[in-house]
Amino acid sequence: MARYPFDIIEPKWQKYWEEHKTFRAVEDPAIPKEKRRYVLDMFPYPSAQGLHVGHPEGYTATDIYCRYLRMRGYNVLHPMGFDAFGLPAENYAIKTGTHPATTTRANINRFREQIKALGFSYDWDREVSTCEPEYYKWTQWIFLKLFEKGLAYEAETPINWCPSCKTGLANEEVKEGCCDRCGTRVTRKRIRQWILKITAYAERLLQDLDELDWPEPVKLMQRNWIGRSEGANVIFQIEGHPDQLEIYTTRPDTLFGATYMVLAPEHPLVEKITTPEQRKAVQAYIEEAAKKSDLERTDLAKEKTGVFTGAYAINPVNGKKIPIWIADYVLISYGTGAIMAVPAHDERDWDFAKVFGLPIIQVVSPTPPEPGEDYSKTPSVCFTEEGYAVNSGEFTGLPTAEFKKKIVSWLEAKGLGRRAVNYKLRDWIFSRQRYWGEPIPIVHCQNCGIVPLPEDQLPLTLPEVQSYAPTGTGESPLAAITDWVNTTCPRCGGPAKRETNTMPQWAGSCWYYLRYLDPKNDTALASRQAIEYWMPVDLYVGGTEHAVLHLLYSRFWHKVLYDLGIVNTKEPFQRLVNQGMILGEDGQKMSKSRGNVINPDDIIREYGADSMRVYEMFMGPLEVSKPWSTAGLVGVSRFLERLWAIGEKPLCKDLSDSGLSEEEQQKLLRLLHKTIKKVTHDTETLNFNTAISQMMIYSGELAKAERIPRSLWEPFVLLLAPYAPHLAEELWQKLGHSGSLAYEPWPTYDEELCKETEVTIVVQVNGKIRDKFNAVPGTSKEELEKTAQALPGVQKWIEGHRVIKIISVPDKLVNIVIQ
Ligand code: ANZ
Ligand code: ZN
Repeated sequence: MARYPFDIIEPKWQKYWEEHKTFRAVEDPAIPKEKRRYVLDMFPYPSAQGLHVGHPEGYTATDIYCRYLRMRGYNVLHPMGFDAFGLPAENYAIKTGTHPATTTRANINRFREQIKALGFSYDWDREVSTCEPEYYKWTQWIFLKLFEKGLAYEAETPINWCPSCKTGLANEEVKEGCCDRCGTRVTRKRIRQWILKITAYAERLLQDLDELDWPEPVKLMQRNWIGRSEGANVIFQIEGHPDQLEIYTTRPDTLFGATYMVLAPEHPLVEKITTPEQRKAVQAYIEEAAKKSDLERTDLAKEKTGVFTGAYAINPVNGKKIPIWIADYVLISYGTGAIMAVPAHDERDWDFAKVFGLPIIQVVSPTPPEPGEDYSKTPSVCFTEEGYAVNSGEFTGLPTAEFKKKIVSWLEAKGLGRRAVNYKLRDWIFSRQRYWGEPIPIVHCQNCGIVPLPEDQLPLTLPEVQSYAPTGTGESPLAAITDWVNTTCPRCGGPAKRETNTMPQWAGSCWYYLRYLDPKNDTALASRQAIEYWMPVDLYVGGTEHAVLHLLYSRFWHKVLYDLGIVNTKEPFQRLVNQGMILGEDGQKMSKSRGNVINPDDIIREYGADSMRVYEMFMGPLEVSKPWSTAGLVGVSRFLERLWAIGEKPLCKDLSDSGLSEEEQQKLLRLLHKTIKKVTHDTETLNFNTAISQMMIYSGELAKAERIPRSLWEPFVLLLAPYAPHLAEELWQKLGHSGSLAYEPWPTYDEELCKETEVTIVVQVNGKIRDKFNAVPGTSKEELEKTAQALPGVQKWIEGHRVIKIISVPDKLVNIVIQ
């Protein structure tokens, strides 16, 4: 058997595609919108480790789909690029003094080579890299638009701060209270920040999820992250004080059960209402609380702490005097930063009341209150569900939902409250005290204050620095370059200083899918025409780790661009598919320390890119996690070798010349049509593993022929093309065709020939399988039942018994029920 020369044909076809620009996407206006598809991969961060076997999983999936679509006559946009700003390059620079741009470009070149070696059908003319000035000019431009619309603002807020890395961190960069990078405990630090008002879009980000064809778990994660909550703000008077205390509650129906109040330690009223006796204790507590992150503070399992302020509030529903405490489990950033505590029906309040011996009054009962029943005892458990009001004056007996409505109207009528909606979503802390990111295009002027750079001064490029290390003062290394920092105010011409914070690594990926549409445009981020031609992204494939970060941030930016009239769709990504994780052979996550990392370069060298592609798709359904198996890979490579061997056999014109018997010929023809049908369906629905199985079955049968009939081989080569494109191109050429098969029409099938000629009928007696037989599809129930009862394997079970009834499912099953 001739060797399957993947090492020769793979570079050959990659070169061919590149030279002929086979996969260049052109905005041909003659192609109607329904015949255009934009298929996107999550672009990689070009790490020093090079490509991981997880990358080609999603990339192969989209590539198969794109190649299939082209053969179905679609105009397909399939681009690739690099998410190139980020911490590792900067850390490396700190260690070695090598400019991050140098390392990043080297890594990009390696990634590009590795990706090209897998034969993906990207339009490389559209490649983008987020760290290039021609690209980040437009990231900065979008920032200016956000600023103009009041969606980017400067504020001093406490943020997560790593004392060791000397930088602020985003919430997502903190894991269990420690810096994700170095493991040091994160502290809180108040520093000047740039913040994006993503909260202004909370409702739309939530509502528009409904229209998206995304995995339900991702939508749910976004819904929870946005965290819409409906309830009421209620006003409490403070005893002997002119100020009022406003709280937010989702359970206004529990007002009669409020036995104390809690203010966040940072609440502005704390200072005013604390009595002289309590001042010292309160002050000490505030200082302690300031060191903790919100996550630590709201951890349910945490021991509750707090201090009494010495002041009292008056419960508006019953005039009762209740103490006002401060405690860190109440956050200043949520609702009004103050709560009424109902320990009988809220876990945290319950724990707190137990620690400090505060009263617990039941006001909700799981069942409607019975006359004569006593609800005055302190409850033994915290009941947080809805139910019926007890101990609630005139409202007693009302179901929770109805009580909520009534009490809100009652409060509104008295001017003591109103309906309120809150979101968990916080504004996005958008500045980093780091070097390797997009400079924020803002100038601080002594006269004019904050002044945005005029658009014609973009891009504002990163200057060269001596040291990449963070300063530790809360300023980025840029602050040390006085030449760059000192500038003139674009508004008044007076002396001014540049903003020295940079953007976070998520900025560039917020809009890269738009730049692919028109990557060389230097007058707009993309032309309106290109945007209208391709958007929205029809299919977006990538890992699950981006569920609430990139995928939420980019939806936010997209909506802002929509409001500005720059994009024409409300949402960027219509359909999302998450690929599963590829685990090591041992079923564990691949990691250097476990020594179970598979290197794609080795696989390509030993088995070829097509084997790698087909194997990764054959491992299992795209969405599930699955372990690597070298045996599985070898099996797939044998399959491709067998295909090569079929291609080496002599061809014949007609099926009748194949050397197969009449019966085998008929069987093979039917199998071809069934294979076309199944591969078409499975490719369309991204069920690549089952499409591959079917191709294996068919090729196994075809291999039995001495001479290969062209009409049974050519369509198969076309089916194979999206999966193993190099091999398919070569086989196509061997069949005498010139040029690429990339745009050959996809094979069609004859529905008649796909019909089964025989079906297997399972026969059960009292539900247990006892025998089976073959029948022509569509055989009548009567006929099936007659045949079934006559089978010897069935006879011995029913003999001497009375048949009570027979249940049969045409083409499938006969179940005989006996006494
Ligand atoms: C009284 C009450 C009684 C509450 C009860 C719950 C159950 P979500 O659903 O997350 O919006 N809360 C309000 N503001 C808070 C803050 N700044 N920090 C910490 N907790 C705060 O939760 C809203 C509930 O969380 C509110 O309803 C309030 O406690 C608390 F049986 O008020 B509730
Ligand atoms: Zn000025």
